[in-house]
Amino acid sequence: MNIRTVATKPFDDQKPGTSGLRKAVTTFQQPHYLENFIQSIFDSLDHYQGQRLVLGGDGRYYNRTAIQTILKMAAANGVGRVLVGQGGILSTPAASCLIRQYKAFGGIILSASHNPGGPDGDFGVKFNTPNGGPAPADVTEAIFTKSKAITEYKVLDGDDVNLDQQGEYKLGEMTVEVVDSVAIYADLMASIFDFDAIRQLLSDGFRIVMDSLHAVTGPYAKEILENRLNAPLGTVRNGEPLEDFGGGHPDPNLVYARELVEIMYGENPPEFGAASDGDGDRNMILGSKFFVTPSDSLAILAANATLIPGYAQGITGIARSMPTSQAPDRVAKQLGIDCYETPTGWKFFGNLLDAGKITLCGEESFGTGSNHIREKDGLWAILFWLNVIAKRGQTVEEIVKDHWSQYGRTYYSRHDYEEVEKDPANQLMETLRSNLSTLPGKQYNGYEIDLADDFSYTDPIDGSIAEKQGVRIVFKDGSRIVFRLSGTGTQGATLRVYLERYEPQQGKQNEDTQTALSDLINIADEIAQIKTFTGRNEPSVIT
Ligand code: VG1
Ligand code: CO
Repeated sequence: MNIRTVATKPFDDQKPGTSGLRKAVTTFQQPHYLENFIQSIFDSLDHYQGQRLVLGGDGRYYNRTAIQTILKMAAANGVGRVLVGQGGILSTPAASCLIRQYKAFGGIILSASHNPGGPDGDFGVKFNTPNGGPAPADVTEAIFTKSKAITEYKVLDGDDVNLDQQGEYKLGEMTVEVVDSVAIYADLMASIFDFDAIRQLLSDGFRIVMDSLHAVTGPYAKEILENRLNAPLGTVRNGEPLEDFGGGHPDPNLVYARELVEIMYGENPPEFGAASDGDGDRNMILGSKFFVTPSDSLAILAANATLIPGYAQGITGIARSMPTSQAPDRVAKQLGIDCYETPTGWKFFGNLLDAGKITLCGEESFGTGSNHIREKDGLWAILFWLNVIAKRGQTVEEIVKDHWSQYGRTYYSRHDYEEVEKDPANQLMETLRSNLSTLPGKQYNGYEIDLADDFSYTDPIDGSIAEKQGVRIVFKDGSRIVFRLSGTGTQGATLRVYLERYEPQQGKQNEDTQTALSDLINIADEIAQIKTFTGRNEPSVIT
């Protein structure tokens, strides 16, 4: 078959953000746009020829087209074998699992995660390294550098591969293997959790509902929950991955997973509700009329880890992203293990996991995971909760409240100002940064600022440094306000304001979160002049 070399010119905007290159579908549809980025990935790597690559996506619009293009480019660039999920579908955690199990040199995951899909939505490309995790900054920098100087790419003239049929195909010298990632992933879950105990819980009448939001977890959730754990058919709602996610916003939070929230806060709700995002790496956990804050979820999973067969030996350490609440730190302290604070984005957990420094990690943005793979994992977190519930014989709410009574409660909320104008958003951050040194010692409504900095992180394993990762304002009582701009949006800028306050007294742990944080919400506006800079009176999403 013929390998063509196509002349091209660089695009100047192919810099990966928090989680890969994420742009409007229409941007990716420009001639050569996808090809340039894919060729830049190959050009930045050594010794991949003849080796294995994992490829798949969350099923959003443009997934299949992009997969066919990437397969032909992989063949032209000398890749030995590509493992593709059936139908082109791979959840992010399943891709991570495949990379590890098949000792691939990497994976290309096509997803814009929780961003809406469809012809007018977003698309994205993430590159993962041999450990199964998101490429670290030096790798994404190298790809970006190549993308700015690219002059040509290679592609094989060949037929499209039948992605719907498992089996092996030839594309030139390269083999394409269409695999059943659902079975492989489900087996991994069965090796970690006590499926017998969860099956028993469900057959005893514990009712659960899972909302896959028409995104990638549908097939995985049906296989695991309905087939292997015998949950009633229909437990998994919106379980068919659709190219536009049914027009929804596949983000598992109280705002975007509204249908699930209505069930869980409605009449006679099930005991347990959960949802995941576009690419299956996020999770939201709900009890009957009860919401578990993701930061609390990480702390609770850590505190209960030894109830799970896969973690019965105990955990070596925990890591949380900087804006995640300090609830996990308190568990780590009690267990006598370290809790690392990393910048936002899963790539920063990779070295700690590889070095065995941590077993569990998580982010406030509905992401939780462990050393079983190198991505956050939505269904894993859901199964973890079900396993804990089966072992403790308590409801979600009881487990959370027990946790608060033992460790104290951390009231926590994130306020997002989405799609605000870029310039004023940058000015807000710059003004904050230039005022940092004047803040310590200042009093705001009884809260005294102890520390104000722009978070910088030195990786304890390889010494790499990540700077300007978000402005932290820490008060004398441990309360915090964090400000940062999103690195995953595709329109304008998104300002994220993270708020937390610690409440050790049991009698004061049942307030409404926004009420409990109202002083800090006002202080955040006073310090950062949010209303003035964004022109908004309130956040667009509160989680
Ligand atoms: C957001 C979250 C971050 C998460 C990232 C990718 O990034 O805040 O915690 O790791 O999305 O998640 P940002 O830069 O927009 O705040 V996903 O589910 O898109 O892979
Ligand atoms: Co995601």
